[in-house]
Amino acid sequence: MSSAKSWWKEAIVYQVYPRSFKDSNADGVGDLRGIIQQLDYIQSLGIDAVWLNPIFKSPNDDGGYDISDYYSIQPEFGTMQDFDELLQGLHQRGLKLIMDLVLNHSSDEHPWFQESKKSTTNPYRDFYFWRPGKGSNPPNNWPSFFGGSAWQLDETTGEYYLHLFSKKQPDLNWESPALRQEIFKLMHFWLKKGVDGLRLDVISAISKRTDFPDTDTHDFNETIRKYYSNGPRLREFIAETKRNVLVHYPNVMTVGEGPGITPLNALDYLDEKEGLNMIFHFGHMFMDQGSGGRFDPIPWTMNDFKKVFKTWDDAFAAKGWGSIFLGNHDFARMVSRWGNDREHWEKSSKLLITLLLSMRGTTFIYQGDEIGMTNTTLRSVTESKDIETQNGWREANKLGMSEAEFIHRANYSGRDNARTPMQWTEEEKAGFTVGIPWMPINSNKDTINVKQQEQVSGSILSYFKEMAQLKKKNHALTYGSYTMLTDTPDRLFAYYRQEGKEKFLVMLNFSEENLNFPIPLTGKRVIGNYPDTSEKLRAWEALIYKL
Ligand code: ISL
Ligand code: CA
Repeated sequence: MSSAKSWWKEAIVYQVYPRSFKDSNADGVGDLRGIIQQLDYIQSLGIDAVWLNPIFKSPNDDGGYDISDYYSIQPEFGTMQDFDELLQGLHQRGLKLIMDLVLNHSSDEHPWFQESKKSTTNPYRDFYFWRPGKGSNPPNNWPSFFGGSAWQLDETTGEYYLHLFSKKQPDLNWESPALRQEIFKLMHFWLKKGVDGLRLDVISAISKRTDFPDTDTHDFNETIRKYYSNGPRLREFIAETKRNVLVHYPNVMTVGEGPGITPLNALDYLDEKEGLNMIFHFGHMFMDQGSGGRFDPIPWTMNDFKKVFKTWDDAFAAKGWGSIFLGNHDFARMVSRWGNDREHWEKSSKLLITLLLSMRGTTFIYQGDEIGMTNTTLRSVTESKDIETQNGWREANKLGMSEAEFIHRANYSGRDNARTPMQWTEEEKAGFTVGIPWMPINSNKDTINVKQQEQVSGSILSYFKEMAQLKKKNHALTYGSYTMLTDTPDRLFAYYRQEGKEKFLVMLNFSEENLNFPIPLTGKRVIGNYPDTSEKLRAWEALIYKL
């Protein structure tokens, strides 16, 4: 990876899902003033930047990823004044703010779309993709991310519009120069306020194949790769965004979200002059999805998991920079998914934190993972707050699946898992709100909460802080080379990080077994999730040695 130093390469980014972080006014919905109240907590973690999921005005069909006004704050979350105060509060503490811009689609309630649907000759018509149907069928066979066709018929003009996500999220047409100007304008608006970074939602899909060819595969992730992502004008659109907007803010960091990006085309997005700084790839996140996508789980293997990190590190060996994450608002909780959230909850949470902060690439940690928050349990589909799960059930039901089976799957991989309110205390509402929380609090708040972990030594929270300090103090953990050890037991993930004479060995036992591994006799143990060192690596043991 390119060795030029940048703040964002060294950064530890803490992702805040505003709706579920902290409610300041008892309406059960997390808000900006709630985040302001918790700024000291955020600072105490030793992180460098906060990524906020979208906070713009939105009908909230898809957790705010359906924006109806890019220039105002979602009223439930607060006001522009609250936003300015939050930004200032972060900056005063030396922390940066990364905003989440959704530029692949808007809400159907955005004035652009309201205009666009009025007539085929409306000046905003080409801000979206409108096509006549094929007979009584949609223009092509593309499936939406959230189930059903990606096309919706609109009665007014009798044409269909494209929506890769929900029908309340029509895709924006970047082919239109006027649309692109609007996008650049709104980006300037936020960057002028002093925002330090942007996460660009599904940036991989902004350039469409405008002939809209039918997909020839039933594998959803393959459809994303072949038809939705990496379109013909993608590099051009990103380069134009860079020229028109980003070059004016050289310290601003950009991370593109990229379903469908592969190690082979990743660098298309990351050109130093014309590209973004980083992308989120989904190599490991899609590993356990079968051809049907999220609700079609298949087993993952440790071998595949290790391979993803190797392949992606190789992809950026000469150019570009990686991003490291094990969970976010779209996936199951990291400890429930990659660790063991029962008898080895504490050890495996710490092990995953060790990986997050010692792997090459910028660290992104999702709220609650610093205290080992776990998946939730839905008992029925009606308990889900997520459009993806609700629509997913409709499709599965059509295919004859039982609700019990579907719920079983949603409890494994659904997005509700990550969206339960932050567990601050053992109080009835976990210190998240004094009202009725928009989503039920996880029943394990008595044992898993910030207050408790701030009080005891050896907690997951204190381990996170220690690991964050270790990363800060040792540049090799940021800029050092990454070399995976290959001759190890399958469930052991071990790698070196080295910069000049500084060399670290990271050992992670992803199992409950004791594993044989030659723990170095020389060198110094710098961190571990057991108080001592033994001859073998014990259940879910994580250990770093400085050699
Ligand atoms: O979670 C996924 C697989 O089922 C991803 O493919 C995910 O849907 C995709 O990465 C896009 O996610 C982003 O855009 C969506 C929004 O619902 C997600 O929350 C957001 O992270 C539409 O804006
Ligand atoms: Ca509130």
